[in-house]
Amino acid sequence: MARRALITGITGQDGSYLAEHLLAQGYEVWGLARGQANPRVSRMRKLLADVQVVRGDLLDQGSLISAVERVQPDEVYNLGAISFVPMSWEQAELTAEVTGMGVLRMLEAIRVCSGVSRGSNTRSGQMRFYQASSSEMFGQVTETPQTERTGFHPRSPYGVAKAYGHFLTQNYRESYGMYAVSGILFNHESPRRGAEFVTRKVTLGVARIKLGLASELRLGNLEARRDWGFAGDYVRAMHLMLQAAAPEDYVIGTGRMKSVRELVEAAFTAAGLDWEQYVIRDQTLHRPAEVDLLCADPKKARVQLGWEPTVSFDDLVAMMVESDLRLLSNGGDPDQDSSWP
Ligand code: NDP
Ligand code: GDR
Repeated sequence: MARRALITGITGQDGSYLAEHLLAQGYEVWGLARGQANPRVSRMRKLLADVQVVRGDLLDQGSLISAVERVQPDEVYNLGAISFVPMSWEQAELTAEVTGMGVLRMLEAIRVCSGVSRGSNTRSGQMRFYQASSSEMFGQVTETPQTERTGFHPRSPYGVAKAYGHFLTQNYRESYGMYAVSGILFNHESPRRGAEFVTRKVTLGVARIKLGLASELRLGNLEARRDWGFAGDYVRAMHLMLQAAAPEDYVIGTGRMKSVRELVEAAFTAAGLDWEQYVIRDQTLHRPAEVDLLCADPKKARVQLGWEPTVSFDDLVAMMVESDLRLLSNGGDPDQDSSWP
């Protein structure tokens, strides 16, 4: 019998790469999708015809119980979230509900459907749960690089909601003996990254300028530093975490930091352009509270899971610039979500 996985956030960047990876491993893959006419479902289906879709919403407890009852998954990957940090100031309550309380609802759906209660305390035969935790929980960092033991000081409603989901996952593991783990993932990108995030905003901007479709690119804080990796590498880590003998949390990143300025330089250079002629600093794009730097120490994942990133920062940026040049040259429209490489 094929193992069965249920992925929330199937229409997002990570959902697509994880589904591809699990299908290649022989899994039967189900994706939870919300809304009655969600256009991102058809985009996902074009790329991943073998994924089966079950309707549900992280805001709706009953829908999650129905989805888990129907799919009877061996593994649940909770990737669904409001994931764009600036939006979490504009819609803080919604972010708390989806990104934070959504974790509680998903854990409860698994607990109820698998008959786990206080005292049952056995992991055999249980559904395994992966929570998409984030380096944003570290926020104003207390040490660099950050490990599984570094304390949290989130700087956005998003980071606070993720910290709630993280601690709750740990709590369900400790309270009910559930196989529940969190991957603390640092920024990971790809040609399928949403156009609102800085890497894709930059690579799309470069492609538009190169093709004569735009003459400038407006950006916020160029001094922020992040540990950027390739999403295809990071979904392998998610899967490996759920195959470990014991449920534990892991930090996943490259261990290398670059500034937004370096990202911009690399992307413009990849297209043979001088960034200083085109980039405009826009104060309105600065955040109410910024995370100045994030850098992973992924040693535990390397030693215990055998996980290593395979794509360098320069190769990642070049891959995204090339993909966006191809997309726009072929008349694709990233704002319409029409095409996914
Ligand atoms: P995306 O923003 O690309 O995808 C988010 C997904 O969440 C979409 O499929 C979206 O569906 C879904 N979603 C939103 N609201 C709901 C809801 N109410 N019910 C069910 N699903 C919902 O994110 P990524 O793929 O980049 O990230 C995946 C996860 O990993 C997220 O939880 C993110 O916070 C976390 N993360 C991401 C990192 C990164 O660098 N990419 C780093 C660390 C953590 P819809 O199409 O319907 O909007
Ligand atoms: P982040 O990613 O907030 O780290 O969250 P994002 O790409 O949005 O920002 C990274 C850094 O770039 C700076 N920046 C800009 N950002 C955006 N989006 N647009 C701009 O114009 C711009 N100019 C400068 C930001 O200030 C920031 O410092 C991502 C998401 O995927 C989260 O869901 C995930 O949890 C974390 O990564 C780890």
